[in-house]
Amino acid sequence: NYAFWGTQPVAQFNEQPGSTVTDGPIDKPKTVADVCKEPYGLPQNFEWVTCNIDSDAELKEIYELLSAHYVEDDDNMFRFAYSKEFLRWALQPPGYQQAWHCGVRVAASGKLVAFISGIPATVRVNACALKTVEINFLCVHKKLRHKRLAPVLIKEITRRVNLHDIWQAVYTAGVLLPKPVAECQYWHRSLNPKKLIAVGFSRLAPRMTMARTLKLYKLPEAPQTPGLRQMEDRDVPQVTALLASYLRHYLIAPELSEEEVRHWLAFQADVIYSYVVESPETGRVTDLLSFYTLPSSVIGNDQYDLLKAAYMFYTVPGATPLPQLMNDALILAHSTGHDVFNALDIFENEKILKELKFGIGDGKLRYYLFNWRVARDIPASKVGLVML
Ligand code: NHW
Ligand code: EN5
Repeated sequence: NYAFWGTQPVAQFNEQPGSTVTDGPIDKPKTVADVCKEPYGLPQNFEWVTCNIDSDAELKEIYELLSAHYVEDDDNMFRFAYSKEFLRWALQPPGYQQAWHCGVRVAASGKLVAFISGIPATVRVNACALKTVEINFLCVHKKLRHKRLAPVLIKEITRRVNLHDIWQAVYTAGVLLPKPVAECQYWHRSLNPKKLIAVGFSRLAPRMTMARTLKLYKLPEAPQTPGLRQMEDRDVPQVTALLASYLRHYLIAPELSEEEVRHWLAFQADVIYSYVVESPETGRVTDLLSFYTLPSSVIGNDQYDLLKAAYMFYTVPGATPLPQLMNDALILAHSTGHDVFNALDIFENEKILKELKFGIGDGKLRYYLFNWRVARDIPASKVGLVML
């Protein structure tokens, strides 16, 4: 019973997988001339705005909306707290469109009360490279929930994207909607177990003392792979090639230009940490390791108000075995002040999470396509796309 999603060009739950289904668009083909040139109607007292991320004041408004109203876990103990620098990085990749940073203000006061964003991306799904938009940061102020504002935001961003002759979108969500192309599971590796237990993120396992727990999760101070160092601008050509050849093994994955690799993988403390392994013998880049910083507010704890989480980003094992590379990621995340390391069971992660002492989380992440049908669901281990 999805009153809105039932009307949209997305795969529906009731569809019988006919033997003739092949990958392709769901809607009949349209052109820019068919797209409405006027914004969708908003309820009285609200107005559309295009947010200017370059303005510190406007970025701060988005940051404050998301900090107070964005995604929480199922028990409302933690809320994502993307930093301003992170949002700038996430929303301004090469080719970004300001019109796709779409806000809603209260007309009288000017207060920002809702937001949705899109960024351009080429995403390959099975054999087709799609010119898409990645939708993220959909948020409605808590006091305006359940008033059917989200469908209006989604239709307006669809219109603004369609005006650029783009007809497909990719998005992820924790919630179940019609209809996931892939379903993934979050896993967590304690880096600072004492704090994680204090805030209720994890618990002392049965028959475990705090001392034994600290010992269990203890990590070396420095990474162990010879030749591992921070990624630099001069690495971009080799990293682009390394990533492209790795991502070919996945059924849903981005196609990244050198400019995009430069943007997404330039080391930026507290936003994106990226490292390469440079072979001491040949001087060639053989491996890539990266993770991003996404803190969560701790809701109603008097000892701590922020949990600093690192999330696995793009990691390519070339000469180094994946478990060793990921172990260095844990070491680096710990030494840069992160409390927990989060990963999904995408890429080849499933095989190595347990040996690295990850535990299964209570959250799922679903991947969705807008206006694109796939012949069959994609298993998590064939997902090669990370969304922030
Ligand atoms: S997922 C994170 C989404 N944000 C949050 O969870 C923040 C906290 N929650 C809120 O702000 C990452 C509100 O609860 C939101 C819903 C705004 C989520 N995706 O206004 P109503 C993303 O940003 C459907 C899509 O009354 P509300 C990805 C729901 O099923 N739909 O609800 C975003 C129902 O439809 P139905 C979602 O609670 C992708 C309708 O919204 C959803 O006040 C967007 C109810 O609306 C979600 N996460 O506001 C799609 N959550 O059919 C992009 C609920 O069941 C599509 N709903 O009646 C592509 C567009 C571009 C195409 C270009 C070609
Ligand atoms: C759009 N790009 O549920 C993304 N997080 O497991 C939006 N659980 O942190 C979609 N509930 O399991 C985001 N601790 C969807 C995710 C929303 C946030 C979310 C989950 C993911 C999470 C934690 C805390 C649970 C608190 C109570 C969790 C257990 C960890 C433990 C560590 C030690 C070893 C055993 C497991």
